[in-house]
Amino acid sequence: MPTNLPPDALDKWEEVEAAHTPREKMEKMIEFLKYVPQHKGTLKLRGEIRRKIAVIREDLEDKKRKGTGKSSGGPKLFVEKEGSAQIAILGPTNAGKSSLLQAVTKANVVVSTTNYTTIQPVPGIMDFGDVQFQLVETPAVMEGSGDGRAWGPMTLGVARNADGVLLMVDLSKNPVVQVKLLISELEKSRVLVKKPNGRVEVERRHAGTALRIILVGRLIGCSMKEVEVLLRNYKIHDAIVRISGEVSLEDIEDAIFETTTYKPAVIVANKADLPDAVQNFQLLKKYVNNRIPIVPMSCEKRFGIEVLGKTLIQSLGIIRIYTKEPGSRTDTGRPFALKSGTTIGDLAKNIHKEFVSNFLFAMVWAKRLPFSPKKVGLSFVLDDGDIVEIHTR
Ligand SMILES: Nc1nc2c(ncn2[C@@H]2O[C@H](COP(=O)(O)OP(=O)(O)OP(=O)(O)O)[C@@H](O)[C@H]2O)c(=O)[nH]1
Ligand SMILES: [Mg+2]
Repeated sequence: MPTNLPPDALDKWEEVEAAHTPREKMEKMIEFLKYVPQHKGTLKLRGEIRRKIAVIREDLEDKKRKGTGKSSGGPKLFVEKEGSAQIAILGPTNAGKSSLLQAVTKANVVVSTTNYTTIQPVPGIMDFGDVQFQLVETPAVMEGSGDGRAWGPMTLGVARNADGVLLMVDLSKNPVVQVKLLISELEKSRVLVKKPNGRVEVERRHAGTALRIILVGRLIGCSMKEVEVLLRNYKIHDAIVRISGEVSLEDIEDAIFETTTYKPAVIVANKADLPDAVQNFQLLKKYVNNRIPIVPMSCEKRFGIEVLGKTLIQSLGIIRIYTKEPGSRTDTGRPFALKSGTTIGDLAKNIHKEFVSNFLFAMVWAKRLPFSPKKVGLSFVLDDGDIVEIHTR
């Protein structure tokens, strides 16, 4: 059920919506929290607002530090992104998270039989052909991580900020118990690894125009009128709200606070070299039932790395686009690693903004086209392996 906030909390939320700077937003959120009643129905909301405050605070401190050159020394809530995609490695203690980093990156990690060795996020770059993945090991997930226990907020914060997650389990123990734990702790902090049936996007405008609700899908258990009342209760009068798929009133409220997020996931079934691994792998496969891809691996014996790279590319929907200069015979060699659905316009923006403003047309070489090269415009949708030549004024 929606959280049913009292009117003064809704008024405070209006001030959050209207804030112009991160600092002001943070201060208004702190005030807003004082007006949110402390009961079970608002637990997730309060957790999410607190997380947002922490992220803004860290960001502001980071900016200040850059000015003074001093380091805070405190634990990081998120890791700055590098490479084509950032992937959080989540797993129970001893699953082999550090071992994975040691096997595929140059990061400095401590591998140990001792429990809870890693207590801070550790990033490392995995070079996979043309794509660079930034893997981030996180402190182990345990029962209660999603309720704020131990390093839970840090680990789940990294997961929330990442482009995808690796769920790592140890095949020498019951892997189903481990996967269930990881998914349920993620769910508690509103990070979903199963694609939701619907999507809600709230695009705020401050242009003095009206509220527009675009519905391409179906509302579950509520009417359009109720959706509008809910939005207006939160003082959202000037926005475009896009609803697609199947969506409930609670999903819409989640979208206002950006609480729920979806991350593509890959399960890494590690220690496949150990005696019980084959049997346990079958158990895991049966339980997961093709909902999430599973990669059997042994970080110690270094197998499964190639499959992991390929699976990540697929799950994250990464496509490689090669570019060449007009008149040149070959492409530049290093592709752009972009999200599937990327258009020529997105690619052009990625190269330089002048490529968009001075754009004339593009030529695309691709096996899937009946004739290649094909002359296309900015809205042409690219696919993995396409070669593009952009012509500008
Ligand atoms: N047999 C086998 N042992 C492995 C494999 N990967 C890791 N290990 C062992 O598992 C133990 C734990 O490995 P770590 O990489 O430190 O595990 P972790 O998930 O980083 O653990 P924490 O950071 O302490 O939560 C070490 O003794 C590793 O040598 C594997 O593929 N096969
Ligand atoms: Mg570790």
